[in-house]
Amino acid sequence: MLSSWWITQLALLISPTTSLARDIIFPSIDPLQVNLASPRHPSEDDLSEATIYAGLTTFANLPWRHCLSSEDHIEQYDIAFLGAPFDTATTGRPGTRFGPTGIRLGSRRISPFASWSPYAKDSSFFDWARIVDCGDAPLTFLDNTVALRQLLKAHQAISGRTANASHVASVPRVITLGGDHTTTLAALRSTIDHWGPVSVIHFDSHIDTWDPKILGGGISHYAGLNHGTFLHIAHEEGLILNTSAHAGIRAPVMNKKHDWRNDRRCGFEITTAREIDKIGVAGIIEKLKARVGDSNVYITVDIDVLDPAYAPGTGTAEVGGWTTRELLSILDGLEGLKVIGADVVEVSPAYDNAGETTVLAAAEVALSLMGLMVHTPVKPLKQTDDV
Ligand SMILES: [Mn+2]
Repeated sequence: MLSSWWITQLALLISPTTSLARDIIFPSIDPLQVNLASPRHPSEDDLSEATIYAGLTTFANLPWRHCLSSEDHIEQYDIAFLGAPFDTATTGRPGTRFGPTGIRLGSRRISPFASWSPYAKDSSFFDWARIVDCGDAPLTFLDNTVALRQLLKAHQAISGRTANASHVASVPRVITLGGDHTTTLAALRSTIDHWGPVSVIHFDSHIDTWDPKILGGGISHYAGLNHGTFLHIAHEEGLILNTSAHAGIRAPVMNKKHDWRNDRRCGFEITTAREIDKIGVAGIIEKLKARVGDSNVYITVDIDVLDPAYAPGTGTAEVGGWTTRELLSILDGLEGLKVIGADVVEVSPAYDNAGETTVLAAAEVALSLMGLMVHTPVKPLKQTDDV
């Protein structure tokens, strides 16, 4: 038998009109989002909009879209962020499956509220492009082959929708938040459908063009596809052009001659980390731009291109790298290139520090990549002007 006190308590719990209920109308279960149309701080009486620290965490407080929905019609977009929580093809410390979440956490202070950079004339958030966060691709952590196929399907689904500003560019572009570097292969397998083979600008301390026979393939064919061989495989599959470039290289290779020769064969020119001491940021920018010319470009940023002082949260850290400021200046200096896809990968929050040094850097890198895309719309190969 319940006591009358308990009956009263239960009534209070289940009754929405109880006098003890707080006078708050809760928002719908849709994620709270910063209103891009009219960014402002919510008033005391309006709890339906997020502040930059409230609501579900999307990249840079961008609106979330269920881009992977089977629905044909969802609200359209032009640039989409996609998380790739994957770390089972790494040769170093694992943990990048938490990278997408880490980068989004690092991006909390970035938002349309305050997006007028002292380095850029305009805000990338308020230009022609509608930019969204599509959440993460659902990837198995038990089978790399299947996971990469799942990621490819996610890329194809997102870029398979008609863009919002279709008169500008009919195919949406994707910025991936990784994930170990193998995830870039899935992106390149998707971009070729819309933009053909592309030049890759590869920011990394490692070359990542290792011959699968040397790195992993001696164990099994399956092991030959990993975060140190994916660029070799991208070359073999005809996904990339011979006008590709590495930037920030400093890690040693395993074979005195073969690795460097094979790297050139895969289409890459090397800019080492220490070249910045001779030619400066401007020289690096000039060299990269000259290398890729007018071709379509995919930019992939392995966060280990930064010195571990600036990015400790990664799996295969190499000392002697660039500073965050140098990297951001170089990226912003690539303005004008036809960037058809991009990613920031190898972010492993478990090795980051209390100050979130790595994820803050990765978030700014992703923002710079977004700026490059907004600045230069790129039509796909098959776009007709009457789309
Ligand atoms: Mn890499």
